[in-house]
Amino acid sequence: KILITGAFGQLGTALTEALIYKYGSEAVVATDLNIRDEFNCETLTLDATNLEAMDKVVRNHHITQIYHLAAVLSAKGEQQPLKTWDLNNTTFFNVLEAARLNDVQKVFFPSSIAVFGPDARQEHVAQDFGLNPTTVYGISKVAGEHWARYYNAKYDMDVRCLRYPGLISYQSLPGGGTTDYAVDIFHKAINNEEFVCYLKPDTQLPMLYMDDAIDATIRMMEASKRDIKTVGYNIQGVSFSPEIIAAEIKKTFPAFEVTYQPDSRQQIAESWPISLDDTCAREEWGWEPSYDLKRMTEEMIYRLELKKNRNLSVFA
Ligand code: VAH
Repeated sequence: KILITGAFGQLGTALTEALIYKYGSEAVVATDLNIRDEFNCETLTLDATNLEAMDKVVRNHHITQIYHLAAVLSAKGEQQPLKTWDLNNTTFFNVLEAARLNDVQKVFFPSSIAVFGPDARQEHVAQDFGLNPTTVYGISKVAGEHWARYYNAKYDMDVRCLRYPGLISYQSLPGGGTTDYAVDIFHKAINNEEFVCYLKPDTQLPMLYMDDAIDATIRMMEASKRDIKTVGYNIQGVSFSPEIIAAEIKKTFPAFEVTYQPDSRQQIAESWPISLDDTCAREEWGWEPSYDLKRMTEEMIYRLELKKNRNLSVFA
C-alpha cells in the first residue's frame, strides 16, 4: 500500500487523487495532521513528527511506498525558522526510519527550486549547480536530499526526489509558498476582483502545472531503479513573471486589474533560478511537460469556473 503524509496540502490533494485513480482506492492511505472526508481511500490522522505513530501506520497498513509531502513552505517558513527546520526534518527522518525498519520499497521526497540560492538566479540552471539556499525551507530541502542519498547508500533504500518549481493547481488553495501568487491570481480573476501581487511585475520564476508535476512524480517513481541516477532531479515546466501571467489571463478577462505591492517574499523569489535545465530527467526517465503558459491558463480558468458554477448551482 502507498502512504501519503501531508495529503491535504496543495500537492497532497492532487497527488492523492491521482494515486487513487492509478492504483485504486484500496492501495492508498492518506494521512495528515487534520483530515477531512474528501478522498475515496483510507484516511488517517497522523502527526508525522511522532516516530512511533509513523512506524505503527507503516507496519499495520503494510505500507510498501511512502510519499512524504508534509512540510512548511518557504514564505511561512521564514516567519518561524526553528519550527520549520524541526518540522521539515523530523518528519522526513521519521519517514526514513519507518521505511528502513519496515522494508518499505520506495520513498518519494519532494524537493524544490528552493535548494538553489541567489548565485543561481539565471536561466537553465544545471542540476549539479551549487546548492546555496537562503531560506529555511530551501536549507531543509537540501538536507533532505542529502539524507535521502545517505539512506540509499547506507541501507540500500530507494528514496527518489524531484525539485518542483512553483506548482499551479485548481484543486486547493495553496498556503505559505512564495510562488502561490500564481494560483491566487486566477481566483481573483474569475471572481472579478483586483489582484494585489506581492512580487514585482517582472519577477520570473519556474512554474509547473499540477498535472505535469503529478505525471513527472509517478513517471519517476515507476522508472526502474537502474534508470534513477541521482536524488534531486531538476524538472522545468514554464517560467513566467506576474506581468506575463496577468497578460495571459487578460485575454479571457480584459478588465482584470493587477497592482503590485512587493513584500518580503520578493527577496525569496529573487534567490531562486529563473529556469532549470532538466536534461537529466528527460534523458534518464522520459520527463516531458505538456502544459505551456497558454494551456495552463486556459485549464485553470476552465476548472475554477466549473468549481464556481458547481458551488453556485448547489445554492441555486
Ligand atoms: C514555495 N510553492 O513557494 C513552494 C515551492 C518553488 C517554491 O517550493 O515555497
